[in-house]
Amino acid sequence: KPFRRLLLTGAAGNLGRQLRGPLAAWADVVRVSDIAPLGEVAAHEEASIVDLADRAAVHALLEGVDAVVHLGGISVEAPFDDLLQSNILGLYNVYSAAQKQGVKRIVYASSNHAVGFHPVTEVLGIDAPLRPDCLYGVSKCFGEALSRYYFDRFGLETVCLRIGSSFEAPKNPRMLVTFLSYRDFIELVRCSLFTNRVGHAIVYGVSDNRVKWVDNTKAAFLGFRPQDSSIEFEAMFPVGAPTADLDDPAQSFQGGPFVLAGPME
Ligand code: NAI
Ligand code: 15L
Repeated sequence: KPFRRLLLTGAAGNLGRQLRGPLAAWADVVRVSDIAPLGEVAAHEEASIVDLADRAAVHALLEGVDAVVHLGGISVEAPFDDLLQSNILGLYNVYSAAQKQGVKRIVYASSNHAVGFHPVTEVLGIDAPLRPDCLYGVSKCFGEALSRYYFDRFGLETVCLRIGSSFEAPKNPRMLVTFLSYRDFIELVRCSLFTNRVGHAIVYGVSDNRVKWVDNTKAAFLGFRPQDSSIEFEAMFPVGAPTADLDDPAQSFQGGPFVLAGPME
């Protein structure tokens, strides 16, 4: 198999649960980690319950790892102190430990909310300026900057996945645009792990939806070709969605309702 040992953080979460199966084909050993219970552990898996904010535990977690798929962290808007622990301190711990352990590459789950305050009338390239739409989005910008630094300073490669909305199906009209099917998510991670010499890369994680607010042309070297589309779900929502009322910030900015969410105490 291509990898000896892969680490998956956030393995108990929505996307982590989708990846555990496919990762089995890519590595002899998959170390799965979360702060939450990990369920049944397969023969090729090593399970480790770790709080990302615990530096010593994260350093131990990274031992003997070739590459990391880092999905762990708070995945929605939250009080700053919580984001500080899981998404900022937690991310620093992962990168400092990865560098020390000689890890070659991290696939980092960033988010569309790193750029969610761009209007829906724009199509964003991967080089669009950061415009986080909430403190959660700010924490993802921190991850993009930290990973940039670790590549420039130490050569530790990262692919930042600006994931749109990856669920079984779109949950609202906006997600017709931001939808990333689980199958396309898995393919995006595969491309991010297996493409040679990615350096520090940014790519949007969206399926081949009819309407798009993002453009991956400059990330073409990753070879990501989405197979799915939200078209099959369009009938679930009214005609004219998702941007029917451009006076409503939740419809006029790419981040949707997240733009109105924070800060929270
Ligand atoms: P999720 O919330 O279901 O999973 C995140 C996991 O991280 C959870 O199992 C949680 O227990 C774990 N976690 C949180 N704080 C932790 C800590 N301090 N220490 C250890 N583990 C901790 O989220 P989901 O949907 O699986 O997303 C995975 C990643 O992708 C997240 O980083 C999220 O921000 C990002 N993302 C997901 C999107 C989506 O549509 N599903 C969209 C954009 C980004
Ligand atoms: C995210 O970053 C969240 O993790 C996810 O729960 C979705 O809400 C998604 O963005 C979205 O924008 O729909």
